[in-house]
Amino acid sequence: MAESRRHAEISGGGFAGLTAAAALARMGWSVRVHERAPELRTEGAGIVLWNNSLQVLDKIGAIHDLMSESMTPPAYETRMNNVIQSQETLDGIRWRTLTRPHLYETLLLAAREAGVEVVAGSEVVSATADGHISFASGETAEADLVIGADGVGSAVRDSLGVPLKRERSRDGITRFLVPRRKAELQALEPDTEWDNVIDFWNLDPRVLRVLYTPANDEELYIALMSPAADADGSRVPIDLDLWTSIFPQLAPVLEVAAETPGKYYGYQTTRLDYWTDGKVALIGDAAHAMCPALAQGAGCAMQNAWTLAVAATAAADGELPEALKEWERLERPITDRTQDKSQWYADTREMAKGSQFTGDSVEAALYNPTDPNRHEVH
Ligand code: FAD
Ligand code: 3HM
Repeated sequence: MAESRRHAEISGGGFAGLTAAAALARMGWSVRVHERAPELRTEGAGIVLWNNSLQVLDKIGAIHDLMSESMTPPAYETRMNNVIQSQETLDGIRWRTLTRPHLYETLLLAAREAGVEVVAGSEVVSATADGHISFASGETAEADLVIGADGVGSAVRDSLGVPLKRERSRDGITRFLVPRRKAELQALEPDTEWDNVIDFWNLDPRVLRVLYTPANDEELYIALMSPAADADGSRVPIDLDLWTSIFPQLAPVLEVAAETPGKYYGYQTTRLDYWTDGKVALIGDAAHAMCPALAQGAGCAMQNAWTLAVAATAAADGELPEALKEWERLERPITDRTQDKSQWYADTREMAKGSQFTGDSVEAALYNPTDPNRHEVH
């Protein structure tokens, strides 16, 4: 009997690609994910997820695994020159902190359990609007839906010639996963709640910031921010004397970070003229890479992966291109606003003032992309 299931080919096995794959497979599609890296694993540090992505994880059957090694810190604390500006308990907002390897393994498992084929060492070089995809190996394939989830340097996007604008901000960050060392931190600063996320800002006389994010009982995510123009602040491996002179209470964990090579990442934003072309849709950093201030790059990627899967599944045969356009029309505005706000925070450093998780800043954090009535006007 001929295969009647619709077929999707996905370029990129990151958070966006694996989420779209798991969602589509659960909706009845046959799905193949192509990951350029020779092995299926991620080396990243930590990540914060909010309601928008946690709702999607519920739907793809991944939330149980995710919860096993993640936490909701008691508060998001913001300090300026070590003086507490705010301790936001984020009441009514669903959020989790965790490591990137844990999120990756959770998504990979969910995708495989849904029947997705994930191929490592498979580099996509191009795609066409009529659903053809080509690989570095010289092979080609055809699909009802092609998804470019291949990150900020997307080959799918660039092969289609989608016009884009890229803006760079002046600051950037180096990220580490280190042991919690909570007892040592407590000994240095006994009055601090070391389970909180603590956003340690120093703006004057020098811009240096440490974002301290417990990821579970054992692991701590720390991100060290400085302007790209500050050679010592942005140096990797980190200048331990410099960082401990400003943040002496973090010495036990900064010492571990200093033993790791590290990679300084300059904040940047990429905006596309359009996210879809015929049977091809772009999601995640391929479509909307953003500054990390609101911790929403992966969140928006996963929310758009889910809504794309729903829209594509609902499309009648032959009407997929129109359905993808309508998906972009409905779903893109919230991502655009989140991108703009994240860039504004990165450019102005306004997060240093604290009390930021209100109003526009939590629009994506509160969003439920799985609610069928989400676009109804109330
Ligand atoms: P990627 O993670 O880049 O994955 C793309 C995948 O495609 C990779 O595996 C790559 O190897 C593969 N690939 C690339 N090219 C090809 C090809 N030609 N063929 C086949 N495969 C290919 N987001 C949050 O939600 N919360 C946070 O707390 C958060 N913190 C952040 C902190 C920092 C400092 C930064 C920089 C970002 C942060 N983000 C956060 C954003 C988040 O990391 C990204 O938005 C997210 O990882 C994007 O996922 P993706 O799958 O679209 O892209
Ligand atoms: C979670 C998180 N939040 C903010 C930033 C930032 O402003 O660089 C990075 C993060 O990982």
